[in-house]
Amino acid sequence: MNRREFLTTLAATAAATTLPTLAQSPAQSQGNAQLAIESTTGPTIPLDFTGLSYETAQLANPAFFSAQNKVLIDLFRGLSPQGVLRIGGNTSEFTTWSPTDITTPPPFDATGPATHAHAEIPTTNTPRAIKNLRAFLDATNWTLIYGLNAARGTIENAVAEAIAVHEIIGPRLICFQLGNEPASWRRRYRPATFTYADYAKEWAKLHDAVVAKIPNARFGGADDNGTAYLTGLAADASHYHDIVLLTSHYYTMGPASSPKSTLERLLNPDPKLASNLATIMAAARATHLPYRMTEGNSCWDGGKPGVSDTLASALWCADMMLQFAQAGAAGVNLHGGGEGFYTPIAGSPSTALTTRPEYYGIQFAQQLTGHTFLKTTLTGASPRVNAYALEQHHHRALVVINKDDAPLTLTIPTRTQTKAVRLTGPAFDSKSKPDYNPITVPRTTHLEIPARSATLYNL
Ligand code: BDP
Repeated sequence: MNRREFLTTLAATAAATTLPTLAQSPAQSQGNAQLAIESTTGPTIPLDFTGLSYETAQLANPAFFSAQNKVLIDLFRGLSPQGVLRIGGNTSEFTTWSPTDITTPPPFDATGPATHAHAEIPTTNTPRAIKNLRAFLDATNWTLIYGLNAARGTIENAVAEAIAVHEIIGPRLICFQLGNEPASWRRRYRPATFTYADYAKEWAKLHDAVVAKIPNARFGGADDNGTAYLTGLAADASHYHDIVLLTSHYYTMGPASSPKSTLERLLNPDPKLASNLATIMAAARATHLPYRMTEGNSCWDGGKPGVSDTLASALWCADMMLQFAQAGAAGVNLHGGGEGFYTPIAGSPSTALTTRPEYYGIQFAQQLTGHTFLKTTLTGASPRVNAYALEQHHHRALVVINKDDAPLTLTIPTRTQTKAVRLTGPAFDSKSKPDYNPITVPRTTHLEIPARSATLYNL
């Protein structure tokens, strides 16, 4: 463990021991908390903030992302009328482009988040899969971020794929990304000495080869965890007029097998998030580029049952999305697919596609797109409570997310309207569809916030 990792671990341990745990937080009230709302405005949440991320291997079944997959189209539209799909992940480095369609049946209907071991199954991307994907994007009105195989394929094959994707996806293509999580190539696909500087050389080579064939191609990156590769690419961005997006991944916990990846920890604030977001947004401001979290979820290595697929994940997700939005992110893409524990949409077209609790957490945060944050100060609440005030067309909205098992009373400066929307459920580890409904609340400045809930009030 290096010094930085050691300090991060220390900070995480300190936070974990000082924050309440489920066992220590009985259902009695947290007491009274106060929220101050100022008129100082922050970022506006872009209309295409909401996104999903899928493994490239999913394209091996061209019927998945297709105009025929009506159930999936409805589920995507249920999340956003104009979201962003990111294709990439570990499997992107194991896919090969075939310029002609193949007739062999697909190896699977649906595939999920790829742990390292599962990524290493080679699959083929074809023109048919990309044409079907375009029809799917047209039907959903979503756009696309497309990851090319940069770690294990040839430049020629990646360029041929880029040409087809650029031509077929047309205006629905936001940008290409070159490789997935390049910091992890070290020891897996590259020598132990591999650093950002080595990646930057490879990036430039593939970038130049793509641009030689597609002069108006656009790029995003570095599609990695943490901040080092993002700030590296941001520092290099002045050499490239065609970098349009800074990206990184965010997993709150992992690996799934770690005893530290728990439901408790998912509910507690992530001690690293605020400082990482500050670093990322400073790079975005310096380069005048938008930043998007292109892949992430609760717990890497496929997610954890009883944690990633529960009400806790829905509350975590709504809160995480609003934290990224408040920091100024242009969007977030929740990773998933197949039967992955953290996937918002599970199953396959031939069995059934179903929603997991996290799906409703995304829907909850999606309601705030187009709204502008107002500065708030919350005092007297558990660290598991977050409140956000936002406005749109002079209407004010207040979001209170209580990831604690105890209710609280929150005093706010102005009375609420009677119409509100609440997401809640019987227990943090409940895997059933959360209660997510419009509710009527009293017009008051003293809000009774239930345990385990996310509420959108109108002020
Ligand atoms: C990320 C990979 C993604 C995996 C995920 C996981 O990019 O392909 O699905 O981890 O392990 O590092 O769940």
